Amino acid sequence: MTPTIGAVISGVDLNAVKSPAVYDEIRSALWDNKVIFFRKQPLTPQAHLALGRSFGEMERHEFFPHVEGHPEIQTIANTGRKSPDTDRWHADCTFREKPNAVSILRAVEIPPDGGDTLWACMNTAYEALDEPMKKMLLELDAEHDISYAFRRMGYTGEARQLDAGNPPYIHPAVINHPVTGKLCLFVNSIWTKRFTNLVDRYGENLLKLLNEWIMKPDFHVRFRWEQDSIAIWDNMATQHYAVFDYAGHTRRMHRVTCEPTKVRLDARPEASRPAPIERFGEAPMMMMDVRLPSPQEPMQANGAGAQAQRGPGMLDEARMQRLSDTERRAVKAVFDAISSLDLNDIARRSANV
Ligand SMILES: O=C(O)CCC(=O)C(=O)O
Ligand SMILES: [Fe+2]
Repeated sequence: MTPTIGAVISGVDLNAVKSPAVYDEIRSALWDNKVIFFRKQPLTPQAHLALGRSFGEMERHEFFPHVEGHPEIQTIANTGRKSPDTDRWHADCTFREKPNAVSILRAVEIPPDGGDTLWACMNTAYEALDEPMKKMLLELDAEHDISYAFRRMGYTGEARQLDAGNPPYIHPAVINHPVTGKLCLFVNSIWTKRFTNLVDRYGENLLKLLNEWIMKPDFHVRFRWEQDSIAIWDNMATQHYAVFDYAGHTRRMHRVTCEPTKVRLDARPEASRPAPIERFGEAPMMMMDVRLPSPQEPMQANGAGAQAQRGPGMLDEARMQRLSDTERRAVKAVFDAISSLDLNDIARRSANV
């Protein structure tokens, strides 16, 4: 669709795929084009799931409701009363240790006008930077944090409960694509909180600069949906933006997300790791028990291992319920304050005393 990104594929009925070779061809078109589109594909749930499975393991999503009887098919619906918060550039779920490699969206009900989606190529966005900038970015790690994102978006209540089960993760700021190996910029304006190895003062500005850089139309493709259009995007090589210009109309999509993938940067194989805050996620309710790691304890504890050892979280719902409102607010405030600390930095400084 542009020299950089996007292709429309025709000549296939996705409800009647007879041979795995068809899925092979679709996969290779996706790696080449970063986002691919199909028209007039009234996918059955079975066909949607089969398409997803051809990319790997299917996810279940914690925020979106699902289609009855099909826990892996998420419903993303908007009644047109307020922005769905997807009208910001982002890749999906980069706050996870293993973000999904692929998302597959089908338009079920579209507004008469508007509601387009744009995608941006993160390989092109990286390669178009100047050499010194590219070099520096290869050295940087960034923290991705659902709680940071939801706090900024003003979410409360149930949505905020997701924080407890989703500790932030540090990913390299640039990754090798898991299939093609191409370098892709891997920070975005929803989930990325900060660079962990830059001073905040200019780290914040660099993040802003990159979030603006990827808005350059040269990296983009814009898709006009029709009912039963399908988009499959490479979530490691793109960001997307769902335009909210259909106030007063309903827009309803079905989505599957597939193949949770540990991101990597070959130049620094150790780069992708849980954020230091993971340790606070493990801490028991009593603040006094929070223990600073000694310098002998490396912070790069394996995410899965840390998960398995984790006791009740600080925001454990049952225990929170036993507190008064004032106490609950206080615990949350302390938890938020602790979340903003840089444990690595504290450990480093205390080791020098
Ligand atoms: O509604 C859309 O077009 C895209 C929404 C989105 O961000 C997503 O499905 O991941
Ligand atoms: Fe998204």
